[in-house]
Amino acid sequence: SRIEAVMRRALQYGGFEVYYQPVLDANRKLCAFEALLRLREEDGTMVSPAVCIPIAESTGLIIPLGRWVLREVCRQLKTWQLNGLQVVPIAINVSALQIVLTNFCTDVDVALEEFDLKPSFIHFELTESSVMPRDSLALENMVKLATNGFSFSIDDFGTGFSSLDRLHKLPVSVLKIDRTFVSRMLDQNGTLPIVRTIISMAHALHLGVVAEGVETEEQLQMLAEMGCDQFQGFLFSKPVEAARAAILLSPRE
Ligand code: G
Ligand code: G
Ligand code: MN
Ligand code: NA
Repeated sequence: SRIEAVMRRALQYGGFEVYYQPVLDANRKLCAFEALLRLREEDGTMVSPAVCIPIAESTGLIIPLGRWVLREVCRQLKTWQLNGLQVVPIAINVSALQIVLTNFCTDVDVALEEFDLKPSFIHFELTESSVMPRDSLALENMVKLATNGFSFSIDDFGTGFSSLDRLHKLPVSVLKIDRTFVSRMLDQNGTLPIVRTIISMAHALHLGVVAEGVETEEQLQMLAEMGCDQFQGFLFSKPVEAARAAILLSPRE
């Protein structure tokens, strides 16, 4: 396809960018960023990852692209550190195809070592569907990385097929409530009971909870009342380029 050709060129000559969306706590203090891929075409138009990630997955490009994102995030963290900024952890989306690679852990180690970073600065986001298959290498890789200090979130929680037994066995520390639940939370006969249930289940399992797609003060207030730990969404900021994200970081004491 045309997009595939654009992506191959972008991997070789540049064109991919990482945008950063802030994750805040109930006091609106910055806790983390989520790294979100963008593809800039030669005429300047931006291609959404909703378009390019599925193509990258079906063509195998997700493997080199995933490595590129990992390295780019590490490079950015190091640059911010060298500029005297106090960095926050960055959450990286990982495809189902990446987490089952035998050398995924090695790729991660290589990126961290190149920029001399600690594993606590990197979180990985996986969807339910990518970690639920049994006997997969996913669990093995996750356990190895978690032992080394990396942490994992389940992205879009509630939209896949969760086995609670499986969830309980995975080294996951955070559930991210899918934004479709947040957006319909305050509607008549809306998704409020679902959101409330996810938050209380997460806490019962000693997991943190992040609400995605928070767009209004009313949603924020209700989520905070229900005990949701962290928040992400257009109410605070859309995903922004690195230079704008840096403005949100404090100088290191
Ligand atoms: O930023 P946007 O809403 O367009 O992102 C759409 C989806 O693409 C996100 O939900 C996210 O899961 C996925 N995505 C964004 N960046 C990456 C990435 O670097 N790797 C993978 N595998 N998926 C990503
Ligand atoms: O799949 P994942 O949840 O990782 O993707 C996050 C995507 O959701 C990003 O592409 C981002 O642009 C989008 N997004 C982030 N915050 C909001 C929001 O408050 N409202 C809506 N509609 N989309 C959002
Ligand atoms: Mn995500
Ligand atoms: Na999500």
